Amino acid sequence: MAEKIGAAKAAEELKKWSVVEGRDAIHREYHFADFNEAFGFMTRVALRADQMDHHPEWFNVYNKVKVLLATHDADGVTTLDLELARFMDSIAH
Ligand code: H2B
Repeated sequence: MAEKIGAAKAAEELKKWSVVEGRDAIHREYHFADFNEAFGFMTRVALRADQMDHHPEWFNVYNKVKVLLATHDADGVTTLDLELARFMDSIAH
């Protein structure tokens, strides 16, 4: 099982992510030029997430993608969430 670090510590390290109220989870909203870019981002993340066997909770409307990360098996934020968040941040532009 990945190491549990908690939302507060994760959000300290990930400047653009915030702690979710009432749940040990972090969230961020990405804005893209259009749906094509947003869905391209989601596609790349989906492939990486599936390789990691670690999946985001997310919601898309046109050019916006809202992401919530938590490790369900650990009931909180772990190093897997940090890793996936860093990947998302690295490919979003
Ligand atoms: N994703 C996330 N975010 N948390 C998990 O605990 C998790 C997951 N567990 N993806 C995986 C799948 C587990 O359900 C499967 C059976 O490995």
